[in-house]
Amino acid sequence: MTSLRRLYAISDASFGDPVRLAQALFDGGARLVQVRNKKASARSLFNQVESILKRAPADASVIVNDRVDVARITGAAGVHLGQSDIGVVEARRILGPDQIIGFSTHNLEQALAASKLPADYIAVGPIFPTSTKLNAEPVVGLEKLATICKAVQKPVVAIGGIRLENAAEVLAAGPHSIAVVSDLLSAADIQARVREWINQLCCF
Ligand code: TZP
Ligand code: MG
Repeated sequence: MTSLRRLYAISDASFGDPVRLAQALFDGGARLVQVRNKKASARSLFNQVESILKRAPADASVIVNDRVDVARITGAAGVHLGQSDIGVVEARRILGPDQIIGFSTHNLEQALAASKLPADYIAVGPIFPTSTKLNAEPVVGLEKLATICKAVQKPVVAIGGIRLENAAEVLAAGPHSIAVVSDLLSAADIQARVREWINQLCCF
């Protein structure tokens, strides 16, 4: 896997049409974009991912949330799995060595377990309270994030309640990347907000 981008933007259907949102994220310069549509049927997610892949710049990586089958048949860059999705070992069998597998964790124990799995990166969150994820797990906080970043060898993606204004303190805890939903997608000008993020992250 080529190294992960620092900004991991998520095109979440609860904020609008994920195809239009992904386009705005790409136009602002995001090059690592996850498609997250919890309510979509497999067919409609497939169609959305196909449309997003057609619009994606050549150097962009598109990751499909939850659905290994959709990631495989669309040829997306990879899949992002949660604790109750199909297992990472099984997903690796489906995707082979080249597609990216990301895995969500919510505490040190899960992150240590994830570090032994064939996942390419480990997401840790929610770092701060978030209203984007329904029934989110307890907040991890910066201290535990730092402990996890030191304890695991794989790249860590911090997620949950991260805004441009607190990004510096999150990065200081040691994650490789930051995943963002609402701070990007609620912006009046999504492209401009992506540019602000990229400018901020390149300073670290
Ligand atoms: N997983 C943990 S927190 C979260 C997900 C998908 C939501 C992140 O959204 P936001 O708006 O950046 O807090
Ligand atoms: Mg999931």
